[in-house]
Amino acid sequence: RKEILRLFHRYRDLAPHLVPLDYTDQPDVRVPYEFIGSMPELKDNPFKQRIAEVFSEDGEGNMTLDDFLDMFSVLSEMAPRDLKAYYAFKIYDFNDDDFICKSDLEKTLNKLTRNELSKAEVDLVCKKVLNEADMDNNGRLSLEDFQNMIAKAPEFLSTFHIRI
Ligand SMILES: *[C@@H]1O[C@H](CO)[C@@H](O)[C@H](O)[C@H]1NC(C)=O
Ligand SMILES: [Ca+2]
Ligand SMILES: [Ca+2]
Repeated sequence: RKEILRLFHRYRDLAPHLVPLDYTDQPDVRVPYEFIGSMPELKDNPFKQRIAEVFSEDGEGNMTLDDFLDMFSVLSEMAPRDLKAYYAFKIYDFNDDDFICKSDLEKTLNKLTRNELSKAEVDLVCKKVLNEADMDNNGRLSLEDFQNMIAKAPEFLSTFHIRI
């Protein structure tokens, strides 16, 4: 409860002109993405926009208080690895088709490495990841394929540990 109250105040401080102190009537309030993405916990995260999109009900990163609480509970260091893996999968699935295909993987790698890999290197790593993780050989990763991959390469979750 103390934690929720603390997060509520973090949320409210992002946009005190929009967020009332009294939530008893469950006001229909959304803090725009520009405020969410500039929080210290997120501002340097290469996936910040995608993270906000995935956790926001409107899909554009504008967040209700519930969205915000969900996001921090999944990103917290205490969240179970399976839950983190589930959301990491959604975050890396840029086109929302429930698979991580080659283009999703390319985007993911470019963001994880902050564009430090050449096109050829990205291709090589994509191929390697697919070779090792695409268990049913359909050229893309299902959630199950992804979970197997995480078990071998947990660094794919590392950008989703955020201390709050
Ligand atoms: C998200 O917020 C921005 C800025 O306030 C607004 O322009 C946009 O329409 C909002 N998106 C949705 C889906 O409500
Ligand atoms: Ca996809
Ligand atoms: Ca597959």
